[in-house]
Amino acid sequence: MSRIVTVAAAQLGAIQKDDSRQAVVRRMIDLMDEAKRQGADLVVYPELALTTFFPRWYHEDRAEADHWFEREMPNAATGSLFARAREHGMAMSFGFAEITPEGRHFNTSILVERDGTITGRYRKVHLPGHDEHDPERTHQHLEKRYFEPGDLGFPAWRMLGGVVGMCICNDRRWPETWRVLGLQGVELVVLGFNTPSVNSQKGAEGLEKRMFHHKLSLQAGAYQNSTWVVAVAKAGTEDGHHLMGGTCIVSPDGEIVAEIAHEDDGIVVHPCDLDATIFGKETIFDFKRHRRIEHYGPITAQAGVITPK
Ligand code: CDT
Repeated sequence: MSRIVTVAAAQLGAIQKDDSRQAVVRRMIDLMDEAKRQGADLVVYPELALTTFFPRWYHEDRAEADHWFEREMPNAATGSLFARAREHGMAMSFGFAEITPEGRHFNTSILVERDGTITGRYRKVHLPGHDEHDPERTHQHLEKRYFEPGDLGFPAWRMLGGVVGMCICNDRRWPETWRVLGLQGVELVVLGFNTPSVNSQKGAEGLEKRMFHHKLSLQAGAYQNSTWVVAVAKAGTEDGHHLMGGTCIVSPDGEIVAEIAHEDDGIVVHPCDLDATIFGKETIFDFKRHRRIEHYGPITAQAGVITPK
């Protein structure tokens, strides 16, 4: 039986501070309809898909940012998105800011089955940036102020005939993310990102270098774990702040097989053959045969560097 999952990477262009969630959801539905026309089984949207990338704004009182968070999912703003996905029989994944009934704040993404059931929930583990206003930076990146680190680890789920995992944006830069997913036999990893095109602490590091690091991370993660990767940008200029694009689909060989070259709303679709992951998993990256866990202790025993005496 064929295990081809046709995936649409659905990039969103800029979302301004004043854009309503309803307006964004209408854009997401347009992309979903196009994904359906192109035969997609799964549509993947970016990190924090429903709003502008609000962690760039500092609030002395952090509760002032709570209006960017969703208290339930689906909700009044996203109900029509879930309904359209069910109508199309299409699975989907998107990111949003989550506030739990206990008042905890997470940068979250979900996996939704073709029938609208939420199968998977992931809460971003590697939060970048800082938690206080930093006047030294050209722009703020306050994820550490508004979110707590995810408490669910890096789970994977059986879905669409394969094993699917998620991570979010900065997580893609960390090999630990990929290997924990790889150790669950993941065959498809979906992730969204909002990446400013300039390093706020190093102006010389611009779009070209940022794009290089982005693709380097995805391609290494895909190859070293023999998995498909679908990475979806929120791109363009949001309230004067530029986010790079770079939406792409990477094969288990680590090759980019499809990408979007602009910074607007748009999709790119690719038939991902999950059986293409088998060769790598059974040969060079057959973890059971080749991993030497007796030497990997420091990876979980320490966070920072301990140099030799
Ligand atoms: N959203 C997100 O995680 N962005 C980061 C920016 C890093 S610079 C603080 C990223 O890894 O692209």
